[in-house]
Amino acid sequence: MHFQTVQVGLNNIFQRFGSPVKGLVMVDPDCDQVVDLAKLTSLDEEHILGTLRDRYNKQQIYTYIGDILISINPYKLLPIYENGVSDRYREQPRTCLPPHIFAIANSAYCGAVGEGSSSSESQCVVISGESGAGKTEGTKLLVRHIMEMCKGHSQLEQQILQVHPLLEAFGNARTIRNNNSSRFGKFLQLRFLGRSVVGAKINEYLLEKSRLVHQDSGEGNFHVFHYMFAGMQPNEKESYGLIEPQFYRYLCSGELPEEQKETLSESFQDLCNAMNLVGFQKQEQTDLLTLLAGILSLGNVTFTEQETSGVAITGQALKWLNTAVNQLGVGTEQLYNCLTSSCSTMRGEEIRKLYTQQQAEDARDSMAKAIYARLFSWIVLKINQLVASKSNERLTEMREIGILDIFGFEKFEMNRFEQLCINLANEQLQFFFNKHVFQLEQEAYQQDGIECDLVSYEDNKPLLDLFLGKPIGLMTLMDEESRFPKGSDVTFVEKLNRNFSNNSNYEVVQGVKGDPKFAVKHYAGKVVYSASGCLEKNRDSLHADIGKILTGSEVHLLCQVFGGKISRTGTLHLPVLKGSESHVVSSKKTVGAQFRQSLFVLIEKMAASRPHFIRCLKPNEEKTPDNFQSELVREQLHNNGLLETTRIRRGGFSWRPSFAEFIDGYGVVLLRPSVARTKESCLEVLNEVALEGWKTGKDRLFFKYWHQDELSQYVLRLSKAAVVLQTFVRRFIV
Ligand code: AD9
Ligand code: MG
Repeated sequence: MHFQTVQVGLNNIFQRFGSPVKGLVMVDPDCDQVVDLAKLTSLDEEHILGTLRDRYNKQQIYTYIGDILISINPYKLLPIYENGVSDRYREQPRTCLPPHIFAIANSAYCGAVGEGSSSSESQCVVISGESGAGKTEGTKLLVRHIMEMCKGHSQLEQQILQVHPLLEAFGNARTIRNNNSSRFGKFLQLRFLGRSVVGAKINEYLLEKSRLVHQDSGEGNFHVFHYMFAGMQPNEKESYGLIEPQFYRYLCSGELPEEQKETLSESFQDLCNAMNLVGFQKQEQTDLLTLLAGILSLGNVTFTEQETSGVAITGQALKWLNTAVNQLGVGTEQLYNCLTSSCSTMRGEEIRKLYTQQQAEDARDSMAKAIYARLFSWIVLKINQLVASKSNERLTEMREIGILDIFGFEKFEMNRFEQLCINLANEQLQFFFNKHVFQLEQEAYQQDGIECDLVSYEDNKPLLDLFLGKPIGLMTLMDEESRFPKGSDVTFVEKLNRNFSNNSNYEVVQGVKGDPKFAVKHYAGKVVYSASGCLEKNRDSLHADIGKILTGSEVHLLCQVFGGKISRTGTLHLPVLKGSESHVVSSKKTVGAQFRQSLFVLIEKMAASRPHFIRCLKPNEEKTPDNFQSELVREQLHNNGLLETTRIRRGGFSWRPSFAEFIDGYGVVLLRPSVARTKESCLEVLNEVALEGWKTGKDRLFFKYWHQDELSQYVLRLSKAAVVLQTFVRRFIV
């Protein structure tokens, strides 16, 4: 080979890889354990289930289906996450190590920074599964490994790692299905310039704020309240005006067992550390805790019905009102008035309408929920400011890894508005998965005339149409009914029954009087929904009087988070507090409409990046280790379409770069100064690498999922050989 050609080829390789890779690839003793369901000889549900069970029993919770990772919750700490393991996944090719979530993190990171494969592109990791299946733990492991890959030891990396304890304290709670259940959805975007992380951004979705004022039996309020009581010193509690937890109506779980208190107390310290590390100021932290105490005191304000009309706040309740007044920094009279009556102006005249007991309780609860929700949004906003990328001028060069961890599919005894929204989000994610894994792939075969057995799959599009159809979809009908002055939960369900009684995914349910119900046959099973409270939650309105007094609060933080405008209708619709670049939501939009819009933006964003899928499975409902319940897992395999996924990964071509994309990534193999981005050059590269089993289409190549790994390994070997060659050239020729 001509000397100059060698030199140019080497330069190409060094440009791409920076400093030479150290050390040789070790052959891993576990190599024979690399398990991929797509390589099973027999592809029936029983076989797949049996393989997963055998692996789980040997503590092997991860298994591949091609490039998709299945993860089974072990409900115990396994010795597979230490730094040493992380290092191995960083240094060795995926095909030579047992399946692991770190391998997915590697693959997303390398794709985003353009290492070992084609040019860099934004990535997203979609983690799905039922509540308690391990999505949030998986997200944390992904982020941890990605930060390890950056290895910059920067302050930003530390801040990003602390985001989780902070968000979990305010957004997670104990539910029947999961002791640390995410009661909000999040899309965490990590931004990279070259190999370094330069910023992050979080989008949050639909915090379940109703939990603040009501928890079903066996469930808890947001963790932060329990942390406070367990972690604060007596004098601290006193300074915040807190007494024992069992005296607060919003904390029905009351006194906690001693052993739990210890862990909660540590969690409180972790939260305080996280706030410090992320960069929350001392005053902000104090304000935050004061307001949380204020919310609890407000919850203890109860009402006595008056003989004539209206309600009064008297005795002990009045004492709680005064405590709340101090903690929330508002006027006593104003708070009293806005909890017991509403005020509107008609032709310049002020009209005060006294509340019934129910109305007064609703006003109190909606005030508490509004404060908490605003504080949560502020925390996210604040984190986003503190971890934002500073180098905005190089925006176009930045690549992102988005990690989606939303609330899993939920089916409780009582399912309400929240479950409806959560399950709609899961339905959309399933659709996204189907589209990528089945639809787009099979369309590409047909367009390019590639012969491949088509795989049928459960298409959940009709379900999405039931929810999102226009003009008649479940969500639109809910909005329509929410706007009607006379609309009620009963008339809403009547409307649904009228419109969908013939829809095969909808079921009319005979509810008891005053508790209208309906059922939806989701991809993950049938769920009966209670419509009670649906319209109210969808409207999410807060009376103007309440908004006004909160805006005027003496607690700086409270005043700051309620900087909204009061509308002329007398009702304050709070504009969503989001990061500067997020969409501005019109003040008239319902919660359902906002949620739909944010899901739409999210899916668009994910569609514009390269997706990686992690499917989490729950081995049992008891949250116990070493307990694999085959029927429960079978049901999840079935609902997620994992059998069909295995079929398509085995027979299909999941990686389909255009000729140009392929040359951009792997043209370097030809060791030439320039390589034309044509089909002929592609064939030359493939000939050089001696890859087998791929196909050529009209303007793209069709590869099996493992081909990309093989190519990356070839390029890595080449880069190592290049190091040796260059040393030789320097020493003996130049
Ligand atoms: V929900 O939709 O937010 O209700 P997730 O997020 O799917 O749910 P989560 O990650 O919170 O579930 O996992 C539930 C619990 O399972 C955790 O609190 C851990 O106790 C346990 N878990 C999950 N994954 C692991 C793991 N890889 N190793 C050990 C795990 N324990
Ligand atoms: Mg979670």
